[in-house]
Amino acid sequence: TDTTVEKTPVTLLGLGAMGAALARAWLAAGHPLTVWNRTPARATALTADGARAARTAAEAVAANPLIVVCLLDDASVGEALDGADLAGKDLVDLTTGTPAQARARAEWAHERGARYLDGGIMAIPPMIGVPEAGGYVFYSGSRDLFAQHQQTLAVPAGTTYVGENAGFAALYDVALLSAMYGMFAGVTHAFALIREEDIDPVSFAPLLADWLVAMAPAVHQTAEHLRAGGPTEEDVSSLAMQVAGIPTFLGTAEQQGVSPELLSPYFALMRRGLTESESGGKESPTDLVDLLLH
Ligand code: FVH
Repeated sequence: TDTTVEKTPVTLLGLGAMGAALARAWLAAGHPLTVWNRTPARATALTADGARAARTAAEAVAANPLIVVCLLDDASVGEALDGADLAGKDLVDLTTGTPAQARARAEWAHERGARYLDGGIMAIPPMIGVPEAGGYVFYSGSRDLFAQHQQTLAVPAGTTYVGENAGFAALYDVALLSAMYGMFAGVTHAFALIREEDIDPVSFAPLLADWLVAMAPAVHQTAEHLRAGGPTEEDVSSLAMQVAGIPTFLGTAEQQGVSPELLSPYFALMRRGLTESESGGKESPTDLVDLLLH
């Protein structure tokens, strides 16, 4: 801890798994920290390490200009801050929510005289305060607030500012996590396929992980296609070729006694894409992105 530089005092509301990890990171870096949690007992260990526990959320908000909130959901943020005087405060909301909730919360904060920054945490608690773990937080909303407090916000995890639209941090967060769930779905199906065979899952795992890493650059190709409004180079994996392969995947699932429920929705979209391309529209897997839009 560098004791020669004055560190920005922080108020933190919420000491769940993530809030407690954030608190520990700021304390370790020497930031004066005021904490509040609905269940006060969760603050005990932190006060022993130098945090000051406020009796109410309003008291915690009054203690410092910079207020960080990390609660269960957006409704709990409204409940916790009800009655707190936010005039002149900088409110940073790291609670996970939808983009619309973030924009509404920004409006709500502005009406109360506060600057607002929304955050989407791309990390789990053990990654907080551990720079080499690679965790970071998407931020959107007040550019001035972000510029003023970036150093303090960077203590628990890296910072990535994605614009003044307060909903963007939540949107980036949910977009990345949605892709993660797609990957989890594929991994679940893959392990189910080998589950009843004499195949060691631990030996299979590196093959699967390496394959996913090898396929990851497809993300960039999709992005280039989307920006260009169509394929920019010869497609090596056309939609027609992929649709022709669907019976192989469904047949293998059936032979292995595995439900196709995780793959079927994507196959249905691929088939719809091919049908539309035959009537003169979509032709590349990238075009499936637009098919998803209402
Ligand atoms: N933990 C994780 O892996 C993920 C990583 C990515 C980001 N998420 C989001 O972070 C928010 C907080 O998550 P958390 O892990 O700290 O969650 P919990 O351990 O369940 O703690 C919840 C805290 O919220 C308080 N709380 C709940 N309802 C209310 C309310 N109505 N009024 C005031 N506080 C409330 C709860 O208090 P208590 O139960 O201890 O009294 C905890 O402090 C979340 O948005 C994740 O999606 C974490």
